Amino acid sequence: YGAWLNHLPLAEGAYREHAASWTKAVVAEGTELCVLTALSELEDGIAKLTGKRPEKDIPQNGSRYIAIGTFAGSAAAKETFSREEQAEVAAEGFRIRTSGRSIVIAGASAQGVLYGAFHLLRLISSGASLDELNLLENPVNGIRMINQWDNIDGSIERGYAGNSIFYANDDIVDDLTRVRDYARMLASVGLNAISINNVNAHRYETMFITERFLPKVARVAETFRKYGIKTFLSINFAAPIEVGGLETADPLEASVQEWWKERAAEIYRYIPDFGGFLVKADSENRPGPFTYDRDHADGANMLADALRPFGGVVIWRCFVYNCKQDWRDRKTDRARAAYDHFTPLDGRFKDNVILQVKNGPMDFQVREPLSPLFGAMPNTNMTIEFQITQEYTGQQRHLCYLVPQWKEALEFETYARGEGSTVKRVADGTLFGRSYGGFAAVSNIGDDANWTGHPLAQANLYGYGRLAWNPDLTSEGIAAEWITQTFGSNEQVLETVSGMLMESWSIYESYTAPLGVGWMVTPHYHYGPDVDGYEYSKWGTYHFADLHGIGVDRTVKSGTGYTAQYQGSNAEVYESLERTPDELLLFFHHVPYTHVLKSGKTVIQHIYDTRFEGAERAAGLTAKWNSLEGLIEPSIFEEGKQRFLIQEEHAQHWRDVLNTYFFRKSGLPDALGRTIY
Ligand code: GCW
Repeated sequence: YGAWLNHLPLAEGAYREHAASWTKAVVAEGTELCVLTALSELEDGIAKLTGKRPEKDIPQNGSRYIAIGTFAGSAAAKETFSREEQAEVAAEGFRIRTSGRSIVIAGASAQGVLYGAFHLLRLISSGASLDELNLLENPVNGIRMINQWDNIDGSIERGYAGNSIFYANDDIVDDLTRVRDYARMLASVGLNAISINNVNAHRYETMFITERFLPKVARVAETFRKYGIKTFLSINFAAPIEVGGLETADPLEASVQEWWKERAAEIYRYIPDFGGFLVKADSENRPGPFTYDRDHADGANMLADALRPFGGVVIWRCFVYNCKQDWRDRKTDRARAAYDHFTPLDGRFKDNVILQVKNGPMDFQVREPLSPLFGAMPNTNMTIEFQITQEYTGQQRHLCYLVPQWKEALEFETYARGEGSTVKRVADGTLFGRSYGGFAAVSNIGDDANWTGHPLAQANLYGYGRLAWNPDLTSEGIAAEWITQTFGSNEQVLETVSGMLMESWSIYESYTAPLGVGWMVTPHYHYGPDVDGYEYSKWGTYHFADLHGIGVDRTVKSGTGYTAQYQGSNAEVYESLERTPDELLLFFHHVPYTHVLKSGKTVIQHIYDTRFEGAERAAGLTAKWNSLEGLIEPSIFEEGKQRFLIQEEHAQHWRDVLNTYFFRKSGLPDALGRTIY
């Protein structure tokens, strides 16, 4: 339950003595909310780590201590750091320095101090020497947000770890203990914003912006505020009709604009530091400006005007596409949709509107290219949206450490401003000099005792936060931090779990959809193999497998023309059958099963080989986990063991269903003569 904040007692010995000698007291100067939170986090954390609760005052006997505070509010902070050093600290950054007999944690804001406190606890957990600390940390991204897809009935859309911790019985829960503990987890990795309800805002959630729910929303916001996290709400674009009694939700109608302004004013009466709205509009049957022949800039700008007087922002999702497609129509392409809808609007969004773009053009598949929207809208604020919850990546029954996937996305070169125009620089706002930017991600937690269902899925939540703070951290480094804080400092545990995490994405990919094609899952549930499930549905996510070949032709020459949405050499690479990387081949091209990959194998043989290997490697995970029996807390070990058995079995199922399907379609046998049913 304590996840990476268990603060497991340090082993008896020199390091524990060392840590204890530096932490005899924690002295806080200032009364800002987050400084007080930082103080209590340090007191509790140190007590658990060292076995000794620190005092609150500077020790009179000359012992060493920790001093915390903002430059404005703390003499220690002001004296320890020069003016120049203070100026280098960004709004939410911090400095930590060992100075004489104290360790000083200082920030330009109380939030920075809080992040510094968690950082120091992380250092102690990992056994770092405290004698000569001297570090400066500034978050790379301004917006570091979590999206809950929780519904008021307690269910969670795409939730795989139990029910909501926010809602039950069509109401917001009164006991916010668990929400507070979640806030701690989020703040400890540097996250600073949360939207607390599903982007599909249904009947009751539409009323969150009214007096009926605002008092309770305000309590939730207060809980997050102590941890430096701003609360946002997902809204229903048709709310003026559904709860306001108006006849229209047309964004250019004066009465509609007025209505939203009144709502905003009321929300800010309850929550003075309310973050703003998250909006899913004109997508998957949700209402939006299209109903009134208006575009998305009209819709977003109207809400932005309502929030501006209070400093709020509108986060507008770009997941907009036509979900009703005819298979005979080979020109309509869901992958094109976001770009086609939004690029013509570049420059028209108000400065407090931020577009939230999913990492890939489709929908969080195991493997997708990067959305070409990154780099294509230089005059618009943008955040990147990831999915921590494992909708298409094994639903927290299978292990899939997603940090390597996100790293790959962030390092992708868009060429928008020549070499070095990586997605991470579009997201953080620096490439185009935008005022807002950052990360958003769909959460993977629920009310399961271990938060995430699969005990190792916690690493994804942890890793997401750390990456949002600094996208240059490595996947291995993040994994190691998480493992030592969660399981302690046993070498064998570290090595084994780290190895398992690092190979897990590749394992999952190798028994599910091959070569970037995606979507071979059971429709709606998105778990388990159903090769033709979406092939015979109107959602438009086809792979076009027949007896000759497979893949979606997205070239300009003969396909949907999607490749032209990329810039520089990306467009040429994806247009070319020879140059497209193997792992994305079927995303961009339709090829015969006998097509030879860069690896030298035919497509069909690749499909067979990776399915067999994937199932075997999944079984290998079980064996590795089992080798840790006795080294991991028994109940967690058992939870993991059950999950790995399921994964092993389901990987075999994937293998067999896909192999049989492709054997029957193609008639081409496995070169190694293995069993295909
Ligand atoms: O991935 C799809 C999911 C929907 C989700 C939608 C979205 C919240 O299957 O459940 O709805 O994306 O991102 O809006």
